Amino acid sequence: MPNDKSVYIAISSDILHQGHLNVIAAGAELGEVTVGLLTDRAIATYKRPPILDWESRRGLVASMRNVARVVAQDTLSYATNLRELKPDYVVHGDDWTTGVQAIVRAEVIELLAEYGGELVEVPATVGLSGSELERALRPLINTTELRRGKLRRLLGLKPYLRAMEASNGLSALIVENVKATDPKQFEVREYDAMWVSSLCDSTFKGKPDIELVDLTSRLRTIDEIMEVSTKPIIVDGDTGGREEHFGYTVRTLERTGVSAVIIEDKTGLKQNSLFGTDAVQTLDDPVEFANKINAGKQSQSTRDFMIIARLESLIAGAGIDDALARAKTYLAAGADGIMIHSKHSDGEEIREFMRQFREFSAECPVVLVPTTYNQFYEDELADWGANIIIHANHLLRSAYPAMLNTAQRILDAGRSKEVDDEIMSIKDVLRLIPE
Ligand code: SPV
Ligand code: MG
Repeated sequence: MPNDKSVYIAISSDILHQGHLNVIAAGAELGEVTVGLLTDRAIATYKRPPILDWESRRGLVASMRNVARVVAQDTLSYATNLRELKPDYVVHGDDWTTGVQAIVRAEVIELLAEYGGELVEVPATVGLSGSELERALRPLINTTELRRGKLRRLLGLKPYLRAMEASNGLSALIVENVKATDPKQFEVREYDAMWVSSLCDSTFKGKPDIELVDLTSRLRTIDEIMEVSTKPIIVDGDTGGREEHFGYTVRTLERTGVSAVIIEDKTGLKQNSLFGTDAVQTLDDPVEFANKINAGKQSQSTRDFMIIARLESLIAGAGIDDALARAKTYLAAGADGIMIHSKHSDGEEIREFMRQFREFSAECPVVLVPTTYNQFYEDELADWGANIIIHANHLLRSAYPAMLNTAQRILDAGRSKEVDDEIMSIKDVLRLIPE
């Protein structure tokens, strides 16, 4: 075996399979193998974070006979490690010519050309695809415990998380699977979490958003979503109900595998926040609300579950100082994060709140729901200090006009032929949900 040549192999998976073994064996034929093991953060930029953390994965890979050393690869891009190590060869399976991997591959070829290194591609293992393996392993990687803890885990791995409303199994599948790749960026964008909105859950049931849809019904929606998806779930808990009841709600949600509940500091008949002061918005007494949060935290049986305090001061017209004072009270009572809401479309009071709040706490997770101030990109909101950005109602709002239009057009025409071009074919519907 020639040992004066060096070989670099990047590994990102936490599931080592025959494909990896083949690549490592091929590498060992060429020289001494260094594995660039992608860090948890690097993996989270383009796919589900690994179950095993970097240290555990390092231990596994380092114990392999053909691996001389393991180094960290901090980004999906190989650039830093290749420029530093200048290996004679990079070895990879030949199945990385599409999607974000194609961008990585193109850059590897350029980087190797800088100093005369060579890319060797090994035929990918027949009959074993990463996604098939992923599906087969789903019961193991989607346990209640792991799912519940995913929100906290992701908060530690990504600069910010984006959540999307999911109000039933079908919308959960969309939120679970939709992805965006930018040909210039080494990342795959996806939704990190699902928001079970009280507005949308109620509206889909034809009910107003006034805490009328009870917990049993909300739990059925959550369960429907749970059953077909793997992403962490953030539940809109409205006001959280009575303090005496909230502890039970927390335990139920926790047991179900929900990652977080957000409760808002209002009292009386709850009205949707986006009515603003056009509706009667009664703020709860801050001490009473803090007690409710505390009751929730006391009844929690895991460390992972999060109770997030939603500040309605700006919605009720009580101002930034009131919101800041309440934020401090709720955090002292044990809240794991805050959500600050506003219906003003210029976003100014949110920006100012964030500036002042971040002077008080740099670390506390903050949730924003930019429904009315959606001229700002997620990156900008993250620069203000947002950790979770929720697109709270957009699937409902796109579905309803489409359904209404179809119903109206069929009625107007006296047959359904006129809408054929605007709606999904039955063939596509049948293929939508694999058996
Ligand atoms: C929801 O989605 O139900 C919310 C957010 O609570 S908002 O509608 O903006 O109040
Ligand atoms: Mg709500």
